[in-house]
Amino acid sequence: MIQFDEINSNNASKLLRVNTPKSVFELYSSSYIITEEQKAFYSSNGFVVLRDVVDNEQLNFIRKIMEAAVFIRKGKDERELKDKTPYEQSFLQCGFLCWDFPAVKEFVFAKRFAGIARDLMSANGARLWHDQALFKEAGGRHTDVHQDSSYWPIAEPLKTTTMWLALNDVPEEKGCLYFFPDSHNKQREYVDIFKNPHKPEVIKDIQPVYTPLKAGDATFHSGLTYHGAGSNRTKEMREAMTIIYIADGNKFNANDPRNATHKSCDGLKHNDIINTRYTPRLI
Ligand SMILES: O=C(O)CCC(=O)C(=O)O
Repeated sequence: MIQFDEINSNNASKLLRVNTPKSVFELYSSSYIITEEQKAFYSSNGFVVLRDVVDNEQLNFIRKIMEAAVFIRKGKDERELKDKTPYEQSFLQCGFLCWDFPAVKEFVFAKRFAGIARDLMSANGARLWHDQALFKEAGGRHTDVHQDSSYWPIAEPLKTTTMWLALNDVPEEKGCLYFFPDSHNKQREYVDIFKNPHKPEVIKDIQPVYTPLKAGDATFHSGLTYHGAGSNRTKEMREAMTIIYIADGNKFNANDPRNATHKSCDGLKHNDIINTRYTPRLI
């Protein structure tokens, strides 16, 4: 049974209908300027840590709407952590929230975050691939190492990036992400983190970089970067919201039978430009 301090079955839907404050809209439409150093770091390491992407004041509102959305999706699941599958013990995963909850849509469609993604991918524009909340329960298992692109039917995986925004403080012991620097340039290897996780050979000699975050900080990582997360050894939920972007112009690769049915590519044929109703251009 998941529990949040202020969210419960009586107020979750109501909270999601509260008007978004003006200051939050202003944040969504403002730019976060990344430096040349940060861009170069991302390009050579495959990830970057960005501080204060969201200020504390706005984060309080954003955190509440994400908690309410996760509560609505997962609140009825009364299983204890130990009764879940190993994959489910790694996180409460809630995808495509923006299509169910208008307040989440405002966040996911924000030009501020899409602008960072566009600049890091050195693209002309950025499209939404999908959003997902990833909340790791107290005592939650580690997240197995993988490359996100293994699960996506996208022709140019380097032109994809994930923003992982910390909604509360995420020190190492709460299950922060870690990345294998420069691993986006290594050979790809499918890791089935749902049923058969393993550590890929190609990264066995690379030291991972842990990225503890303060609430409001974010990491961005490419779809080719090998990464994982530690277990949550605290008594608090680890709360993260992610948005995954693709460079405008990226194409659908239907050849891989594992992932050719992805919802975001609904109706596309092999080699079509990805431009479905789930993947609007955000900037
Ligand atoms: O949140 C986690 O534990 C893993 C996140 C992840 O793998 C991702 O966002 O690509």
